[in-house]
Amino acid sequence: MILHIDMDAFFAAVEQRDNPELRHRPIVVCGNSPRSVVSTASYEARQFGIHSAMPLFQARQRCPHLVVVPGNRKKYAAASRKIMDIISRFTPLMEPVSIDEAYADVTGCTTLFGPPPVIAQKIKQTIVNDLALTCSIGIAPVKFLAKIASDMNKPDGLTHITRDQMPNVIQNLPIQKIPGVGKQAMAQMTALNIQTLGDIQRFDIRVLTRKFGKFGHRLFQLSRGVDNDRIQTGTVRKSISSETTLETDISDADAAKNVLLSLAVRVGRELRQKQLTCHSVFIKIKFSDFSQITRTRKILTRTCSTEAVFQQAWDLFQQVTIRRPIRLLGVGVSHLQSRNVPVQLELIVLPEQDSVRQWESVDRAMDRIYEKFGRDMVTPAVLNPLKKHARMKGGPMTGKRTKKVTISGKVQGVFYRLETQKAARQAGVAGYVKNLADGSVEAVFQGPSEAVDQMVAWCHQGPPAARVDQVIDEVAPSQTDFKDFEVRY
Ligand code: TTP
Ligand code: MG
Ligand code: MG
Repeated sequence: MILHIDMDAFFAAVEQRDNPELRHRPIVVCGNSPRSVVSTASYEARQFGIHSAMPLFQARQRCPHLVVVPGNRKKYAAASRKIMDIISRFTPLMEPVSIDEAYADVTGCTTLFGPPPVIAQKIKQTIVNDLALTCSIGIAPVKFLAKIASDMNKPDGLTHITRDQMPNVIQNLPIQKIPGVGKQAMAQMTALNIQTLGDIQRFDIRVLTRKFGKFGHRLFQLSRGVDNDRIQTGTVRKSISSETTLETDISDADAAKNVLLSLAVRVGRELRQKQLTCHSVFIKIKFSDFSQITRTRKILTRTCSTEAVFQQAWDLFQQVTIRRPIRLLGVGVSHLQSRNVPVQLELIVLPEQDSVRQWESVDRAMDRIYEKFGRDMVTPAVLNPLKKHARMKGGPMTGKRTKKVTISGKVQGVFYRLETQKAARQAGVAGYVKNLADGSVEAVFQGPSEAVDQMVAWCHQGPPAARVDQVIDEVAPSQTDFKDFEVRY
């Protein structure tokens, strides 16, 4: 079943909502020059015969006390986004078609939310509650009838055309109601004595295509209740993955780990870009003899977090016995779902789920930086050749100092550690950074005093994505001579 949702007198309704003085009055949203045309008329103004696209001077003639309100596109666009978001909470199969209307296929979500009229009512109610605006919804087995239905009982309407009612509705549907039937086609229709969509049924498909071209074919189908238009949600994908053939075959787990991380970063970013979450993670390993294996795992909580994808991929990898060098590695996610689909309320939130959410917020912030500054800014430093970074600035480490730092806050994302690593390597500081079980991050910095202090200062600030609550630093005894700055897992 398809729903067509269309807001009532959209721009005017937003203005009346935001300015109580405009309520219950004939208003138009419109530029205020002699050449302006009406973009929306409130329902009160429509009683005077005023409608969209009517020149303002004409509208004024029809209603001398008409109130003219200048439009505010940004405000309407913001309301539109919220409306689309509400609809997509009920089904991922939705298609916004203009600033104030969308189609939604609710066939697959009736178990979750109830029959289509109930879903429609819930959407209407949510829009009223959240935005104080009304809409009209049409329900029908096909798109074109859903759109027609939404217009049947405006404003604040809910119209359901069942499959049984379809033949009767089609018989009586004025042909000019069909999108695409303009003035010119209408003249031809009248000449053929076609008044309703049902009248089309009398004509042979060849006659219709000769008269109306491709549109004739569509009319033929519509008159029989067939509409091949599907909801266009954009590409619906079953999985997202990224793989890479290695420059040289590798055998050691650490090298593989870095590659898996870089692949997880890409997959995570694409998940978030596409507003999706996944429910399983898989890896692919191709060996030097071209044999190949894949391993899949279902995960506890839906996620779009890079860290979660990486952890699962790394876990899966560790369970594989590596007998031959690896030639290719891949990381992927599947069981995808739109992020806007409401998650059933979880009664118990496991610590793991909590930290997944933390990671996700860090990821999102990193994505914004990525969008703004480009790839280099957030390329995990761990993926760069170690030697290049391990070179210490300032020659041999004289006056070496070791400090242990504990950072708490929203800092347990993979990027926090990677960015810390990047900064440390740039500062010429060795040591490590790792997540602690209590949700904080521990870092040990070893290097020239000044550089170590620089890193402690950096921790107070953190990478832009992290919210740092507290930084505790202490001078740590340095039994170990660190060679590089590592991310520990
Ligand atoms: P519509 O949905 O066509 O109209 P509407 O929401 O104002 O009224 P209805 O209750 O009949 O659905 O258009 C949505 C918005 O698009 C409308 O509020 C203003 C804008 N619009 C224009 O700017 N110019 C136009 O010619 C039309 C038709 C709409
Ligand atoms: Mg509308
Ligand atoms: Mg509309």
